[in-house]
Amino acid sequence: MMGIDELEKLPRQGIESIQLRRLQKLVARVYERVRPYREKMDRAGVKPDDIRSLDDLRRLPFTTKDDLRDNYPFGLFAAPLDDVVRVHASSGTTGKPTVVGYTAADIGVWADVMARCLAMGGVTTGDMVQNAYGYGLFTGGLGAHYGAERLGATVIPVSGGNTKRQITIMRDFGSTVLLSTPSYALNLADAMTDVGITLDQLKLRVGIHGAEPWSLNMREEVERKLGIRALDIYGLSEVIGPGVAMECPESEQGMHVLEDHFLPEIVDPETFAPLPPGEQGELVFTTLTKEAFPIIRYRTKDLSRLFVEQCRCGRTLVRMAKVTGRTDDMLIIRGVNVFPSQVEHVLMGIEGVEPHYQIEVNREGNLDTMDILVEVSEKIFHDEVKVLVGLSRRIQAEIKDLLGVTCNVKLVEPRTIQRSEGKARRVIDNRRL
Ligand code: DLL
Repeated sequence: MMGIDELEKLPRQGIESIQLRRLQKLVARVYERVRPYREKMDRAGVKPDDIRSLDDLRRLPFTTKDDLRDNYPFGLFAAPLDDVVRVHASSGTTGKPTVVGYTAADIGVWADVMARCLAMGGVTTGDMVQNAYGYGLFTGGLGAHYGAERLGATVIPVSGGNTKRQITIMRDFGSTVLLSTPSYALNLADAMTDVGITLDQLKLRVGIHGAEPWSLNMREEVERKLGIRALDIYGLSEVIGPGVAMECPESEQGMHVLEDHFLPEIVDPETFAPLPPGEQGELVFTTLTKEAFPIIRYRTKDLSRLFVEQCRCGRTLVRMAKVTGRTDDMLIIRGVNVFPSQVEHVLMGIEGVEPHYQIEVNREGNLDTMDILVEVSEKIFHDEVKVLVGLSRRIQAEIKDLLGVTCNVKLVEPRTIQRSEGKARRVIDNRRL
């Protein structure tokens, strides 16, 4: 088994001096190469030379999803496209996705951090890793894949879906590790009963689950139904993808942040003032080593806390509490990030649709479902059934096109969706995680 990486056991001062050196280099790179960063820093009156201690990080402006949207698709890249070997994308808040890029060195860093996460979860070269994160623009599949290969385990790149085949493969290949979203892990567990495969026919030992929030109850259910140890992994495309933080089996306080590459902060979600360890707030990340898409003080909108106490496993890396909520209205539906504003964007592009809608999310079995209630104009509502069916199909198709998620569309009469007196209540999330 791979021992604990030396970097993960450094005393605070050791890790902080690495962070400072890398931060200084990164800020200089970004200032020199990325105009939007340079302009923001100039406006804030801060130059790369002003970064003399880690505390000076606070002088740098935040980056948000709006910055990514304003510079779509490649405007924040800090390397020429010639040096970019891969791009990934995730949901933006409206029609445009968030695009991120990687140089060959970045892909190497990503494989390293992901391999370290897997090792933290107890994965070794002897493991058969069934990677059920989706392959494609989503960072989950390829990110986990490169990490498992880097570690030297055997990877089964099965991707998401095709549930029955997954279970047969799991049995026949003797998969020992499952990489998937937690909801898909439960889905697999239930489908096992349907195909008549029992736990004693499997060699599954560990599950490494992330990409969406999941409660401790859900963890218990995954562990019981699959007979495994289920661990949490966190990451986001803007920072690198999966591999930003990982729970070790001994931690009772969240996930170890790979601090030599990603510098975490917690800020007050309203004032953005930095908060001390232990306090809940918005998680902010600065990448320390990325070349193509470095990001400075990225406001993730995820709510968490940081713990600085050393873990029982011996690692000194800061830990972040399980992410249970967000400061915005982003939903994660079957692993896909969905913003209500994206749904609105689609609806507003369609004639006869009123600007009143509601998104209802439920969990049936282990699958998330999304119903969209849409008010249509008086005229349309009294039109032929054919017209109504055509309209809901069109909305469904456009949403599928933009978001990659299938939803049920219910067209309703004008004035049936409750009007609110303050903020419209666009989302009713009935999932109890
Ligand atoms: O979900 C990367 C990933 C893939 C992480 C596979 C773990 C495993 P995005 O699609 O950009 O990237 O979505 C990032 O997902 O800001 C959180 O809101 C949420 N998220 C990710 N991991 C967790 C987790 C990938 N363990 C967004 N718990 C983040 C709760 C999570 N939420």
